[in-house]
Amino acid sequence: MSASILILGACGQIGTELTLALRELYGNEAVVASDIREGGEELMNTGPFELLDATDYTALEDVVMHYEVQEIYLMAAMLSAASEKFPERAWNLNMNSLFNVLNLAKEQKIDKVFWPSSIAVFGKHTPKERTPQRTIMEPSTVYGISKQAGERWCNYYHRKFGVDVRSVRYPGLISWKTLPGGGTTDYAVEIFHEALNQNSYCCFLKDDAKLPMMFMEDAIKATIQIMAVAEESISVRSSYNLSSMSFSPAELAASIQTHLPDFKISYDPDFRQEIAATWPSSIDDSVARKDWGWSPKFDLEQTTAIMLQKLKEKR
Ligand code: AKB
Repeated sequence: MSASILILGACGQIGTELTLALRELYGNEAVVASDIREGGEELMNTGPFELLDATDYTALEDVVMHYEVQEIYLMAAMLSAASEKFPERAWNLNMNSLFNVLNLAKEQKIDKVFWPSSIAVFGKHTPKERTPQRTIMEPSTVYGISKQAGERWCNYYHRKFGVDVRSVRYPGLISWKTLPGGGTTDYAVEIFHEALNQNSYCCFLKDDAKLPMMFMEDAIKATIQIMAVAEESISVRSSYNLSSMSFSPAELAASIQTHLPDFKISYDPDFRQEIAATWPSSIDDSVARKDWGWSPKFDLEQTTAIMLQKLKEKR
């Protein structure tokens, strides 16, 4: 059997939609999904799947050899809120999985790597509005530290060993197919489910906690696009800033109210508010736009309309 793309962490929020999009593009058999647990029906039934722990180098190498993998998308990670609860587990998962994949590329067992970074690389001393590509970072969370270290390792492996690793700093991602888990921006998905379930939502961030966000279809487009462009187009080998919209919980609630006028939001901020307070409000992604033509499609109004519509259909 031969395939060319392997997704690690394929059953998570991004992995699920990325796997389905890549299968659509390159054919079902060409895209191997893997995770430490099985995923949803569509993902499991449309192409090859392997139970695989991304921190196990030998098991990973076996899968790479078996399927003749050329490209790996490393989507397995512990997100910001969960990482604060399990710092060492988060560090081990987030860093060891990255080293495994970078080393496979260094040993020329694979050709190309996608690894996601995050707005979590920034910290409280970073300029908050239109955060530049290159700026003060100083992340304060375990997740942010792992992402910043990961960016430096990607850059190092590219410079020292010529590894073709590409990366974007995802903002909070909004999707209807799979729930996020363990993130600070998860509220922006939960709110839609609760709006339809009980017409109200209690938010764990403050009303004015404005953060950079993106509809999943745009995030998948960016991921596929950066992996498809010529190597010479990539001038940033740490990770690219990526942006589409920014909003606060109060602004998202107001957008939902244009469809569900009786929807009510209340606020009970917890430790995730402290994390959100250190992250940017908006991102300057002009370098990604210039280097590989990035341009988002979905704004808040479109995202709200699609989320409510798709989740209603799912019910
Ligand atoms: C999180 O909230 O931890 C993630 C992220 C912004 O990387 N969604």
